[in-house]
Amino acid sequence: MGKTIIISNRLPVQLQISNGGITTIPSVGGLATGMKSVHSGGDSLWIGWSGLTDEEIPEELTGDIDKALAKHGSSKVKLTAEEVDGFYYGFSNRTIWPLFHYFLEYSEFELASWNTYKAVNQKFADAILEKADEDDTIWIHDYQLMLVPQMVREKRPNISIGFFLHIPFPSFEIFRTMPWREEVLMGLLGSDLIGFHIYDYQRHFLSSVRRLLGLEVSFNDIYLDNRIIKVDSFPMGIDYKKFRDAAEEHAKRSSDKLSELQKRLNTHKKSDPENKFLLSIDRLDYSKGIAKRLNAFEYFLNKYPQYKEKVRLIILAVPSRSNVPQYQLLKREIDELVGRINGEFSTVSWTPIWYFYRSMPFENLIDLYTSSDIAWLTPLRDGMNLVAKEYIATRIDGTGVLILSEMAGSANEMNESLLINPNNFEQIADTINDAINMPIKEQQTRNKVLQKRLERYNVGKWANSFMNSLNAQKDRDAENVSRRLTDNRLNSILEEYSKSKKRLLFLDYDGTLAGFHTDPQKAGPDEELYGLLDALQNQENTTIYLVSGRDKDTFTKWFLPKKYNMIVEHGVWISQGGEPFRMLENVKNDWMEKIRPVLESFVDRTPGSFIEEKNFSLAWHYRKTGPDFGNLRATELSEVLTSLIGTDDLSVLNGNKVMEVKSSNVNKGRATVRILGEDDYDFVFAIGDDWTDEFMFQELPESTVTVKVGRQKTAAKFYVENTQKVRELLKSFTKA
Ligand code: GDG
Repeated sequence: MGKTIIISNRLPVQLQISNGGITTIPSVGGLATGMKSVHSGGDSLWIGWSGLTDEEIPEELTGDIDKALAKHGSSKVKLTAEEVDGFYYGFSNRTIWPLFHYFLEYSEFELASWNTYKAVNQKFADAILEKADEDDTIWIHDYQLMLVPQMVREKRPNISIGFFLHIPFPSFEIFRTMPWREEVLMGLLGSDLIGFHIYDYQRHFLSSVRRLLGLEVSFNDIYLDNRIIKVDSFPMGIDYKKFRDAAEEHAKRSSDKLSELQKRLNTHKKSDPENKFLLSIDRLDYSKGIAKRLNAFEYFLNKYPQYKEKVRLIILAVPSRSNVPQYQLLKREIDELVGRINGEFSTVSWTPIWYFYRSMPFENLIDLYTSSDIAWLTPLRDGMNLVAKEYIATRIDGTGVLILSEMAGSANEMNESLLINPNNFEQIADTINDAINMPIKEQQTRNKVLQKRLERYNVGKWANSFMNSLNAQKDRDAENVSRRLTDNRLNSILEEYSKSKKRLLFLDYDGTLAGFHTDPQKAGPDEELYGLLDALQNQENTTIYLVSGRDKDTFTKWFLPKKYNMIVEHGVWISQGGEPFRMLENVKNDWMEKIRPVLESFVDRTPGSFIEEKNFSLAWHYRKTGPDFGNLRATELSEVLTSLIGTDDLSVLNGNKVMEVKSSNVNKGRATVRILGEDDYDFVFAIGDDWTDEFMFQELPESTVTVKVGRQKTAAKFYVENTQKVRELLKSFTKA
């Protein structure tokens, strides 16, 4: 087992240079604590930027800095001020951050900062490559480093790479506006596992992958060349115990040990037991909805004037990215709003808003959490929002109400809180009123459920479940590799082939011998394919069968003159040695009248789809329909058809972008087994790409050489990657 390498923009320690010496302070952030279980001992390394630019690090201290960082299992990536400017303040925080938080109007698309982003991502990748061994596991974090997975993969094709995005992944409609969208997706797809906080971000990402890159996606697997990339959601938790313990310690403190802040909070509380504190804590960021929250507070005071002089809003806004103009503007806007509202409502004994623009020590954070009756968090968009979870963790007596924006990822797991839409002031005002009046018992009931959940799925669990999933992916890869038709395996098959006296080959057509075409009628065979099939057909002691779901007229036109044996419509018709088609199975088609109108109604409602009418089956094709919409409609159609056909002898086949209704007693497995029984074959081979071919793989005898095209789940013994590889394989048969 190799080591684990963690990579994030910032390291888990902060560097300070003073009086020519270096001090390192461990970061308090959630990520650093969450990764403790992963980043421990000598078998893990954390790579990131130290927070100081090259210009800020005196040459003579570089060695000492490296040593100081090494003590924390860390190693730095060197960045110049210009690089930090283009990569961090530029592309990361002026393009990706606003875009991924749906602030399209704030997103700047600057070629120069994109180029710096690429160059700096390469620096991070190089730093990894320098330290990584083949059996290491690499975990890359967040939006600043989205190109790193592919950059590492290029040089180390077999290394295990995971990526976690801490911010939302936006809907395709937003993401598509970015000029470098394909590069960003391809960058991420260098990973083996891509993690998001919640299912919605995962869904958006998969939709962009399908629509922008046209890749095949099955459930949460993406198929790219020879690899399967897994996409999943892992909602990040907090260090529950740390917050819980801190709150318990806090409760035990004697009055002389209280912080100044706590004393002030207590004084205010004592003056009237009905006084309430509303708390909000965020980085000063437009995505957190601070300005809107202030406006909503004003709305609340006007709607419920009885709370004037009773309710106080405490806002802790932590300075963030103050080099970016949008953040400077926001700071000004908030300053003004706080000033105006306080000016308007204050009395001699009451200021409605206490506003702190700074970062506070952890102890003060706990003072605020434990003293506030209500936590009020209204992000307009937030990947997760850990503050909501921390507040609940510190409520040791179970009291306290959390009002949380439904736009925060954490809202998914915190249904017992009061969820609000941050844009709905009416709802917010009423909810604050409800929160103030919520009976203690109800508060405790709600919080108990939340606390249990937060304790169980804490940040350590989060990190471990991501790592476990990444390791499982490695195992799955190994299993897949074990089915790959390698040269060695091919050679032993060829040996068997050449020794055999009577061979039988079943070849699926679409997706196997030929690639897919948006118009199935145009996907005719090419000269190379005819040549290949002729060569097989002319080989001594060799019988080939084309086995397809297609209709007999098309195959008559394409292949009858060639006298190939053919089984079409999944086994309804057969043609041998150039004879016209005859029925292999006795099937009825009187059901078609009933099913056709259903399919027609789907065609009407699904642009780009159409019906293919065969003699004994009806197929609804949706290859030209947008992939998400097409799949949605296919699921809907499958449900409708399943309920309609009930116990009839019909079945619905879900092929590759096609859904086919046909008689149940017809399938490729049954047809091929019948053919097999007609003679004494000592080498049997079957190849196909979709699940209609699985009938052959399952029903033909164990000794059959079965090959799947593509890496999807299969009953076949081997797989090859694509139609090109199929042709190479068949060519090698002709030479055996
Ligand atoms: C990003 C995503 C996602 C805040 N003020 C002080 C302080 N904090 C601590 C809190 C909390 C953390 O900072 C803030 O975390 P959030 O999750 O709320 O927000 P972001 O910083 O925007 O984080 C977010 C997160 O990544 C994790 O994936 O949840 O959606 O935007 O832990 O306690 N800590 C101290 N003093 C402060 O003044 N000591």
